[in-house]
Amino acid sequence: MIVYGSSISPFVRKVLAFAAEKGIEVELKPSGLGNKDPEFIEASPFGKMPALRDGDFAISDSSAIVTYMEALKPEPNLIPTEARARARTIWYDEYADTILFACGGKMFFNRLVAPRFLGLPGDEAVAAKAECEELPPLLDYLERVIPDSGYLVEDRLTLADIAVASPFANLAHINVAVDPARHPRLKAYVEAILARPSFAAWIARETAFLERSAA
Ligand SMILES: N[C@@H](CCC(=O)N[C@@H](CS)C(=O)NCC(=O)O)C(=O)O
Repeated sequence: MIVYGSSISPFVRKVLAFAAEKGIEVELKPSGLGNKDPEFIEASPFGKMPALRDGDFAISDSSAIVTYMEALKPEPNLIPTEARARARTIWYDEYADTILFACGGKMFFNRLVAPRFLGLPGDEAVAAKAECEELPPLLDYLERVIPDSGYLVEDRLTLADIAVASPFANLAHINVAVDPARHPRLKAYVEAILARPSFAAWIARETAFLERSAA
């Protein structure tokens, strides 16, 4: 299977970590912003990463891709089948992909993507407002809902944890840390999920790439 994109995108990293946890082998085909490669555009009509190709089947959107992977290879189960647990898992995936990304993306785009990769000035006022005003209540929510088990749903790893933890790697890349005084439970949770080999290998590569691009 081919995954198009860069693991620096939280959506692509989510798909890569999900595949690794499932034991599904994927090849990452770099496809950056503005990529017009017809193969990529066929898989992702609006040019967004990630996209997936599996033989003659192509699909985009991280949630669609992990749904496909889960159906192809049901074990280990990462999208629960019990009604409430499944709904909760999809809620956390949605929270990460829309609510958390809408906020984190403002920081990551304006502080890193725009100045370093697009040659554009980032809007620091937008990034600072996101960090100081929008982010804390989103993290307060996670601090309240993370169970003692350290997993959001069914006290075991699911898509919920993979989706929610992924954007925190982006925050770490721009040195936005979880405050251990205000969010101790969240800090331990994020560290544990991102330390899993399914994430750690990709994050190490991203860090090396970002260090080279800053030089
Ligand atoms: N809902 C989509 C979001 C994908 C997305 O917005 N990806 C961004 C990178 S983080 C992208 O490709 N942006 C380029 C663009 O919008 O042209 C998913 O879950 O895959």
